[in-house]
Amino acid sequence: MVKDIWFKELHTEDSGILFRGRVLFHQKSDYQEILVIENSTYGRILVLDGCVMTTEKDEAFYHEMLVHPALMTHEDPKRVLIIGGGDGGALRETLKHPVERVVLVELDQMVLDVAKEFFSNLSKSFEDPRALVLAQDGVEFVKETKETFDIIIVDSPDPIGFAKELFSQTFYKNAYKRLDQGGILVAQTESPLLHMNLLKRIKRHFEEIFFDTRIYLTVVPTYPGALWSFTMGALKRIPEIPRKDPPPNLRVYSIETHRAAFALPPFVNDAIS
Ligand code: SPD
Repeated sequence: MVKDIWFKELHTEDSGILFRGRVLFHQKSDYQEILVIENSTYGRILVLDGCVMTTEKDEAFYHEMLVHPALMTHEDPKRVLIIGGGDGGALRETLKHPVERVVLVELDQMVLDVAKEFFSNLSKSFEDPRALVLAQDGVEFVKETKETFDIIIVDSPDPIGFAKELFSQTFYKNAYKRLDQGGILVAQTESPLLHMNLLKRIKRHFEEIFFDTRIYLTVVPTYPGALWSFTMGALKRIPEIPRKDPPPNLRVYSIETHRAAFALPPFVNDAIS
């Protein structure tokens, strides 16, 4: 008989989140510990090195709001680079737009395999003819590639261990060099509630590189602090609201939620200005 476990992620020294569930997969890859749990409230949960990366129940809050603001802001995005995002959620959302080519660079082949086996709703776009999925180091990829992109999406884990590099000024500068005219880079930048200093540092770094920088927020119920930030840097001015229609049948993103996401609460605005 398969027994349920209690999985606990500490968000601070004395707070966190708890799920009871059946373990579907648990293995160490060359890079990290990968765990998949089945929970009756949140569905399947992907955990990397003890941190919840995504759950079937709330993944749309994160993936839609990571991807669509940038794709909607750019006038005509055709080529997109995704760094990280090995579960496939960001790729799936990107391919809802009329793009021509999306390169996804995920460090860990085992994350791609686990996504295929346990998260088919996220990874279903791996086989799309417009997608190229590579198991490679994204930090090295942006340094070495000769290819340029309209949009770069950084769908990283938390800034711990090997992923720290994906939050560095050197990485953002190298990524910036891979952007075409009018290009946009968007990165997940953790919770303003718990990681304000990180967010402030990233905003400063973006402002040193990009013509325009904006922070926007969404809610991801299973992430530390629940309130989640993204930082967008663009080679030209970022308009208040996009001038085109979003893809149909989205669960979270709309022109209204786009506008709302960029309206920052005073505690964030005060801290970052
Ligand atoms: N604390 C969790 C932060 C995870 C951000 N990236 C998630 C990747 C999902 N595609």
